[in-house]
Amino acid sequence: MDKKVCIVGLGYIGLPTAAVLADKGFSVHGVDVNKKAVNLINNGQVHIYEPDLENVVKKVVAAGKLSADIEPIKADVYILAVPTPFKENHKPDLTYVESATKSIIPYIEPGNLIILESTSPIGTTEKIVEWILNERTDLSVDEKKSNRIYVSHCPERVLPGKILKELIENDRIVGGINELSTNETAQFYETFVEGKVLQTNARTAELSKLTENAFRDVNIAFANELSMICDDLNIEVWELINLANHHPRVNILQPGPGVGGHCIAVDPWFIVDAAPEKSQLIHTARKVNDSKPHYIVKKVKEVSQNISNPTIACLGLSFKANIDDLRESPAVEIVKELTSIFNQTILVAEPHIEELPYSLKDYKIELTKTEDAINKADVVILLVDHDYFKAMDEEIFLNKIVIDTRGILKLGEKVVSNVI
Ligand code: SAJ
Repeated sequence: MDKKVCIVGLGYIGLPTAAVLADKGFSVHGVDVNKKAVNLINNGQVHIYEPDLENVVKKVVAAGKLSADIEPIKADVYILAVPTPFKENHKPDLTYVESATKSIIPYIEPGNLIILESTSPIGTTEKIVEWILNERTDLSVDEKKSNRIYVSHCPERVLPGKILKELIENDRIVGGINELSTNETAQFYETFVEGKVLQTNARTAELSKLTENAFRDVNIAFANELSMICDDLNIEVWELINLANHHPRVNILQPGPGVGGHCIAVDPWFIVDAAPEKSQLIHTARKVNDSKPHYIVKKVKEVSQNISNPTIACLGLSFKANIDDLRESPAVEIVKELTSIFNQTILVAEPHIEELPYSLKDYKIELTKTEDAINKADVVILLVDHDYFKAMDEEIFLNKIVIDTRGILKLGEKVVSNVI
């Protein structure tokens, strides 16, 4: 563990990875363009919420095993963990991967291992090699040359909310640009991963990550489509799914207000972009899941039509339960759309954040305590299945119109409910 690791990108993946590696004994240098985050980390604090993360960061920073900066340093292993969003036309945006790669180029030495962890379109790992070798003609990826470097893709696969556990326990896929790169990378991950480290090539590793998230997207789309069918047919979708799932080979996922997060709502587009003619199902699933927030807004309009100036309360803003991450959140999309339809300020309760993000500052939204929001509301829309909401006494919903998009309320007959 005497290796020095430099991790570029200290977000939801980079920071936990840095903390876990430092905890295993590696000397870790974290890099991020966000100076505020860098300062916090150097103080043993964190800028994102993930269970237990702050404790580990505090410990490894105090032990001198993790430090952060805005610039990379010389290291044995470089890990790139930066965002790979898509552009307006759903085409992958590699700007961050490119700038992260360019930031380490001056520091790379023969024998270094460069790992791309960001979920990436097919061919990105090869592009990284190109960017490096264009600027550093003194380096090579020829397995026979002594000035060789190793370059691989090892996609992150951890679930927000369980990142620290899954970083250690999940199986990993390692795909190098050649066999030596794959071997070197596998050996590195085997030092801290308890799951299997599976070896392949870079392109297969890239597509396998996209495939995992597209698989989930397609399955959630099935559940979301069912929920809209059930709404038309006046059938309770949660009961339906529960019953169908008693079949030994059926396992339907849960419908919701749409699919959010920076992964599942994004990655399938990279497959569609790479093979548009062949990815009909994957493309349709994206469209079904993207349509769900608008469907919920339509339902809110319907149930409010007889109330003059209805007060609307939305419970939850994050993209899923028990986290503070609002990226690509369908709840945010719904709240924004509601502000354009209703005159009154939309009340929002999100127990995981203390203030509204800057991007919502111009909307007529008020962040309110959950109980206050419900008490004031005529219509309550439950958007996220936070434990906090699940633990509430359901009496509070009495005489409210409730749209429960997550199916968490066991609403009795006393409550006027619209469950979709
Ligand atoms: N969702 C539903 N119904 C479900 C399950 C999820 O509506 O039955 C929604 C969630 O509410 C959320 C979205 O889907 O809005 C995504 O949530 P998620 O928990 O399915 O996944 P993520 O985005 O938090 O993490 C996924 C994981 N991928 C898979 O499960 C295949 C994780 O392992 C990946 O590491 C992560 O994407 C990533 O970074 O790519």
